[in-house]
Amino acid sequence: MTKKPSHAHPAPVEQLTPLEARAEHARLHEEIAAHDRRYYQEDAPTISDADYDALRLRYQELERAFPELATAESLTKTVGARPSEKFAKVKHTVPMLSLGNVFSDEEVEDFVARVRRFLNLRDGALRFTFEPKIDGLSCSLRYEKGRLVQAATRGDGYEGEDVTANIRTVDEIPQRLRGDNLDVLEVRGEVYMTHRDFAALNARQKEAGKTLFANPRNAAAGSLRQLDPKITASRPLHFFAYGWGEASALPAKTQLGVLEALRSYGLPVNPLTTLCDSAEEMLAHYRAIETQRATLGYDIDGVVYKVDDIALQERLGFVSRAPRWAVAHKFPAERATTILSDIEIQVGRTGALTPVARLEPVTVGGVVVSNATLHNEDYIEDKDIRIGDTVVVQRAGDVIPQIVEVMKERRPHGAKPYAFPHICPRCGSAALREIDEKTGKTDAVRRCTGSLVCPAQAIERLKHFASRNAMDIEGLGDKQIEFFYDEGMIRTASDIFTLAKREAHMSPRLAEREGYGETSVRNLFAAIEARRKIPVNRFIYALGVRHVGETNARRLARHFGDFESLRETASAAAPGSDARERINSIDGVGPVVAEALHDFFAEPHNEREIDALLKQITLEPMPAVALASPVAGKTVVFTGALERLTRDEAKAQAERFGAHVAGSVSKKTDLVVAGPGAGSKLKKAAELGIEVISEDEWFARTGQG
Ligand code: JCF
Repeated sequence: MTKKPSHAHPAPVEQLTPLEARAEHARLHEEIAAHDRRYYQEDAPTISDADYDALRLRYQELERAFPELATAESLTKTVGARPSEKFAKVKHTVPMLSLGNVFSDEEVEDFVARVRRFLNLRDGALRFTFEPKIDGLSCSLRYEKGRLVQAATRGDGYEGEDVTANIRTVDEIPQRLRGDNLDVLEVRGEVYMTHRDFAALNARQKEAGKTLFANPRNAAAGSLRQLDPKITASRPLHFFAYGWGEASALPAKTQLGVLEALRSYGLPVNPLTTLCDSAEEMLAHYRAIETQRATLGYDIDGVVYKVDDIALQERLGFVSRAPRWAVAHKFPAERATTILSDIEIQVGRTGALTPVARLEPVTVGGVVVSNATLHNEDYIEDKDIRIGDTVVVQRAGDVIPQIVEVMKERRPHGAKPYAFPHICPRCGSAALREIDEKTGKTDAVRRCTGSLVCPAQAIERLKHFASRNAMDIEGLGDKQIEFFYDEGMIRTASDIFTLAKREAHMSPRLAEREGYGETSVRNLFAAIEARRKIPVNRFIYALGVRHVGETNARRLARHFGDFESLRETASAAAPGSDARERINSIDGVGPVVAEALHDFFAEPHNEREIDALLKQITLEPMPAVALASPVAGKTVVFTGALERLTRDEAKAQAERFGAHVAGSVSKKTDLVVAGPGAGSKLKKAAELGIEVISEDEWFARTGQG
């Protein structure tokens, strides 16, 4: 990162006068309370956890130095646990998946065509349900023999929060279903708040001097995730059922048929749900709803189309996390106009220069936006984005704000095309765009070539080295790395492990300096000591070799066993060499990684740094995989569409359990995990008499439920 403000270290609390301390404490109190409200009540935090923790830490320090500030109202005494700890977790027996999004007529037509192609249905009848997409929060209601026994939020789709007590206060949701009842029926739908109830709630909030909710969805989420069900009961929530999860049987063979059955059991189903026979009809309904949007009485953010025939849904299955048989057709994202005040270039760990637009703050869809991604040089040039321009920014869902349009007619006189720097703004080295030797294509990314001298790259590499999934050095976060780097105390990874020794001879000592106390220094040194022994896979990942993420680091550790063999082979892995071939042939590790490894280990500076590091630390073998795993040592092939896992996840998971994952079925294969649509591999497995199991059986066998 470049151009970060030099870090304003606040004065140590000990140096403050009581009056200053009281003023700062009061200011922090307001600030933290506001963040807590946004976090707990509005489900809309506006700062990172790390920044929040820093505020809290300072607040506590003030109270420690000035005990008279720690009154009964202190936030150190009044705030509850974070929501993730508030509610019990619920595992969804059938995952609550999300929907793929489309935004244009063409994409809707593509969706229909894709479904037809997949089903090999050239022009036979194919029906879709149409329904408005409610902008609320998804919930799963579990009924056993017709009784509501559990309600859970969607969470990450696999695990949500138990909100049973709160759901029981929602009048529209029956405690008991009408009719003859299934053993198990999980009803899925959307909890939402109407415009009228939202306005009334906010009026009450205002009256009581409480913060207002930004929109009905936040209000619904905040109300459902109240620890006290009495509060939820006082907040009018509504529900529309749109689907099902686990079910001991289904009451109909079509999507609409099941929804009608749910309605007959007493569950609310959106009355605008209907059937369509073609993309044309779907689009006509979409347009009709778009014009009704403001008068519906509740927020919708698009519509949903689903293949009506459930047998066809099953044949279509899932791609990664979304059904192939359904899609959300979203309304265009919210947009706003503002001025682009500057373009800042950030420099990453591998030298990539990333442009970021600084914007005059503007509210888009209820959120203040002051930055937007500009992706890369070509993006700026293609859109001809210039400093001073008036731009249209868009925010869709949780994605980073984008610049969708430049209003050229409002361009200030004399605004020049943006000249993307050809030298690194941090170290002055040349910044180049690589050309792919094979394709002749120029890389979209311009990179600083001064990897060994560039402070920005050095700092980002150190941050990566110390980070959670790498060396995991607690108390050596981004801010601390920047501090130690700027002070010249840590310039390379090995410096981290010599810091304590060097610090002993420093004047002033660290504990005497701003922002550091004796305890924090002691804790930091202890955390560093604790990592002098580290599993080899973590170390490989921590080195930050391009294209070597955690999974590749594990593969390399497993293949080579110890670090020295990896190092020897990689150093010798010049193009065309046997060593290069050996790395290439490691399952899952390709030529791109092999090249990156060679480039890294052939660099003398890296060699020296690794030597220095290995003098300080001891590498341990990669932690053994789950003991007694029934798939340990087996060769597994995944095929067909997996519903609960992406291919990469399946692979990583299998490897965690000690299995080896292969891409094709052979005599060496022990087990095939097959999802819907599996073809030739399944056939081959049958021919060879290899065991085939489903994805669910895979979960059961690996002890994951
Ligand atoms: O209304 C909704 N927000 C909604 C969400 C409607 C649906 O029919 C959905 C959904 C999320 C997932 N269907 C799925 C499968």
